[in-house]
Amino acid sequence: MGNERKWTQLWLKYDRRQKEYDADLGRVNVSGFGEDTVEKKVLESALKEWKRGFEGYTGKSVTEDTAAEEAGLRILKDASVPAEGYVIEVTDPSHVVVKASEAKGVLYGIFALLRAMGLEQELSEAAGSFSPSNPLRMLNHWDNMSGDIERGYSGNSFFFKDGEILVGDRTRDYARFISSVGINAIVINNVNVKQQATWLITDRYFDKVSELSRILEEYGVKLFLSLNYAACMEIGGLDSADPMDPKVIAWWKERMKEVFARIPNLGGFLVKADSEGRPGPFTYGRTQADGANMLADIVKEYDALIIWRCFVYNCQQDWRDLKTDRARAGYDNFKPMDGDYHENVILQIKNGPMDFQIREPVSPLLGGLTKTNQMLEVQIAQEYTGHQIDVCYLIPMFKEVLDFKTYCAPENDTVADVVSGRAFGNKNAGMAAVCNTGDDENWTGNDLAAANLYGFGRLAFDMELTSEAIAEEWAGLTFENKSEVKKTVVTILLPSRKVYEKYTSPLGIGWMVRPHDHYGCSVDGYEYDRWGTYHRADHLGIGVDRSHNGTGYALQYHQPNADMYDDPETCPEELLLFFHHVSYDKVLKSGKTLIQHIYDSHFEGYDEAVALRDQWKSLEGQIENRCYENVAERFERQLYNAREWKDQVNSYFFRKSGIPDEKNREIY
Ligand code: GCV
Repeated sequence: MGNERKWTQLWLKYDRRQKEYDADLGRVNVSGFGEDTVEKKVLESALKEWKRGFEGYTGKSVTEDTAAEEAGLRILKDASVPAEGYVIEVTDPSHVVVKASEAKGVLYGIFALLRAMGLEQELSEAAGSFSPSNPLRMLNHWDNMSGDIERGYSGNSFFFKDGEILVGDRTRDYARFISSVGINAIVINNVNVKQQATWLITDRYFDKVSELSRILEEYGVKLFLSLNYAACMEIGGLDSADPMDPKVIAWWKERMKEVFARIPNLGGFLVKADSEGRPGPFTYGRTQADGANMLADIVKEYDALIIWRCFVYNCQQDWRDLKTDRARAGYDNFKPMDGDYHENVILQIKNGPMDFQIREPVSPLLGGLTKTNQMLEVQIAQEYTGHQIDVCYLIPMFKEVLDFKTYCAPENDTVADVVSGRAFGNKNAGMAAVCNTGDDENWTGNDLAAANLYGFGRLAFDMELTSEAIAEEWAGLTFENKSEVKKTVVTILLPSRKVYEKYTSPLGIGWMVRPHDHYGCSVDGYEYDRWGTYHRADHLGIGVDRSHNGTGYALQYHQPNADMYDDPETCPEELLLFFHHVSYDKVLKSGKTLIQHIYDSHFEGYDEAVALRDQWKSLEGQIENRCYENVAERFERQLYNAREWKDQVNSYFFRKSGIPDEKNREIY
């Protein structure tokens, strides 16, 4: 069954804390919740968690079914609390009330109390009314049924092995972890749906998928599956997947009838179509809306969603073609049908127009669409951001994206407004993260990468939280809340994204990674390939002209963003090379030339990575040795990587430009 290996408890270790909590809180009374089986199961999960957590943190025992007047913790149904929300009232240290309109709210309330205890706070600090910022808070696993994970850096899948589905204690623990940070939906299989995964919607796998789905349901998490758009051909034997073909529609209707009859707790499907070789409606001269709507109409009666990815671009580009621009593709392919996508379709849009680079502008589709359900896709699997070898805390990047003002409306126009549904008043909206977990003992390869999993969930639930607050919570819960340890970990996490950016590709140009595996430096690796990923460096300058003189990409934004990006003088400097081709001697706002900026930032980035490593070293003996060694070993690999980047990038530009470093440092 594959769940034999040991695994850590991440931020739910529940190990004894210094702070004392009143024993009365172990006496629990629940009232007002009905007989619905699913609700009961979720409540049971909440109570089990309270028992586990309270007993672990305090050493005091928990008894359920206490009479209301004697209970320290009272859990009450209150229909006025918003869906998935909870209210915590603390009258005195021995009396806490959790109110919710549904069991899921209770579960989140219990996790909030346990979080406060893990951080050794007064429970009154957890008091208040809370409800999620985003309707959907989703994880996308890119797990293949063979057991390997596309872009996985923490072992193999814990959902699949050798074509079979794994269900066991590890599944349950995972459901607990993600529920504890507010995740309410999960896609278990890779968006590139091939071979056995195409059969997940058939009798071959129904029993196991159902078992897995039931476990998720107990923790308030809806199951979604990635769908092969051509399943009707590959497993249905049809000769077409044309969304207008009655035979195709009939096949999907039949299939979905069976799927929803057999798989409980199924929220719908995620689809990658017409992208990187995957089939889709373009083959039949149809639009993306035609494909998405056909499936959405069929699953509507099951109250299900079709989440349709916008990662559609020409991946057969010729580097000599200066007009085609991959960055434009999402908008060009999806914007013309704005308003045509049906109510239960959500377009899932990557944060940037390219592909999860360390620095990209926000995709112009976010807020560019004004009549369509939209969801933000980010990636916590560190595909381009260090493979969970290099430390890279991504929450600051996600905050920047959420805070971006799109100008799609006179007010409520940030990406956060758009993806939460606030901007246009839609309920089908939210955030998804390509997930970074696997079957490694510590779940995320690098122990520090768990901060991104924790952080994504917390941020999706509450977009007002700061990156600092999230890092402090995670470090406090993971490292026993000792203040010096917590401080050091937070000091490492917070700048880590900027440090990574400094020693890799400069000013938003991206892509200087080794082709295929995407780790390590290869300045020209993607320059003459077919993926539409260029830096266009020559002996005079570097950057892609995406202004009105170039590919025109900058004009896809609403004003005044379009003008801001279009003009090199107003374009934010960290994105300068994404939008403009700039000569090496251009003077930047810092007063440095572009070439000097490239040299300086690479030397600094490497030095700062060394400093992060040294801070980690100061924790030796203060934290669990397994964790210390895990991260220490990865830091050594990070430094090797950072040094290679620094040397290769600096040498490359020195040799291209012939301009020496003003400080005469060693450039090879
Ligand atoms: C799942 C990038 C990755 C692919 C990934 C794709 C996507 O191209 O390198 O591995 O495929 O994005 O998001 O669909």
